[in-house]
Amino acid sequence: MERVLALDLIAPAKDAPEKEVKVTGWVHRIREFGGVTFVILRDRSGLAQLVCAEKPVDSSGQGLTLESVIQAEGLPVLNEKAPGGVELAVSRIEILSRAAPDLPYQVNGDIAKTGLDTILDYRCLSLRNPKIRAIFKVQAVIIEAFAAYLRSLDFTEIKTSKIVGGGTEGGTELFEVVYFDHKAYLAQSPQFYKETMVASGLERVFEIAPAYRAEKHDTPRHLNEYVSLDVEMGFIESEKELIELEKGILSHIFEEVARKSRKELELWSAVVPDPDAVHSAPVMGYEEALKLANAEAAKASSARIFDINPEAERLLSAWAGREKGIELIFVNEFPRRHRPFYTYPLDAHRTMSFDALFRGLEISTGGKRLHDYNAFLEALPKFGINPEDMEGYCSLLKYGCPPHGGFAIGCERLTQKILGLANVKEASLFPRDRKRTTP
Ligand code: AMO
Repeated sequence: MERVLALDLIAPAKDAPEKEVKVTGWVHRIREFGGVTFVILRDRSGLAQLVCAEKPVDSSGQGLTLESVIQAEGLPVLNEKAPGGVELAVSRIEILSRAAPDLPYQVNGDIAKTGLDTILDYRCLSLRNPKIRAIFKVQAVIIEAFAAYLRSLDFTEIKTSKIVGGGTEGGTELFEVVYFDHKAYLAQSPQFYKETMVASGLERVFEIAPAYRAEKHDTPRHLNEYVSLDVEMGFIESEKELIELEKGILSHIFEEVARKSRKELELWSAVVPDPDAVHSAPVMGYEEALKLANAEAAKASSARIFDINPEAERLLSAWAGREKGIELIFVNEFPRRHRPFYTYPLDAHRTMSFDALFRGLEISTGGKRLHDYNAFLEALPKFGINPEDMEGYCSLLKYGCPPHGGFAIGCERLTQKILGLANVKEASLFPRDRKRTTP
């Protein structure tokens, strides 16, 4: 007998009301009423009501429990009071896997009343909650749209090693790995490899992969392992081309999420920005952005801001929302001291680099890179780096490397901000923080 998804049950109820169908899934709710058992079944599509004239039991006579996996056959019948306007009049029900009755997490409960630790500790159960699962349905659409947009522009997807000999984003945030008889590290970013692939002749590459940061702080915006959506391309003049590319990517992501994830957005009462409005997001130099953030802070009688810190990110996004109709702003021309050694200078103090701030949070960083071998050798000592420790980078630039640049978007942060999640950990299936290495 053909399996029908919960959400599709309405079709046979209308088109072939005399034909039995089969549904499978988990027991979301059980209600006994007037000798009849009403079971709400949950599958990957949604919920469906099953009406059982007899109490369902397994082969050893044990009754149905919440979260058991069942298979039921019966006639789909229209009933406007049932979810989706249809229910299944069950003729046969089988318990495929009976769940123990002592559930440590109430799947059908209100997630607002459950602590984040409980949600993360019982991930297999908490992900069964449709609202929590929706986060990862949306994330899948984000990743798909990111890749599809770049493929349409002739970017090649790459996968690079996460076990590396050293850091690229500043020395202190590396996880050490015991690697045979010497030390290795978990990659903070694919920075060196994506640049290598541009120089290798691919010219345009992207990567979707985990990145590792041994940051000790526990904040709603930091993970120790996150998914980095990385882009790198050759033959650019400045970071401005990269900002245009990122606007195109974000616009496509918003369009696809709005189109494919309507149900999921509704569960979170989330609204994605208008894809067209992305193109009017302002681009503002660091100094001007800092002044603006301070002017906004003064209006709110808040303390002076010395840097584009989380408070400035909030104020600048809110300003862009009011003035430009989208809470997205690109801040470019960051001072040299704020950027890694590989960043291309604009002048003695500023660099061709940028951050994207979306709904109060930095969601990406990027910029043009040094591609001239001699300029690179000159820059390294200013960052306290010995060129001998950067042999790979040096040889990358020594034998013909085009002007190039790129950026990386934090996948969980973008998901967090699209759905309005309080903590970035909610947007990671199995988040890693200082205390958490399981599940
Ligand atoms: P950066 O270090 O700014 O730049 O990281 C890029 C983006 O990745 C996300 N991100 C994080 N998300 C969650 N938890 C973290 N601990 C975390 N750290 C970073 C953020 C951030 O904007 N190589 C450069 C990118 C480039 O220039 O191409 C880099 O890694 O969204």
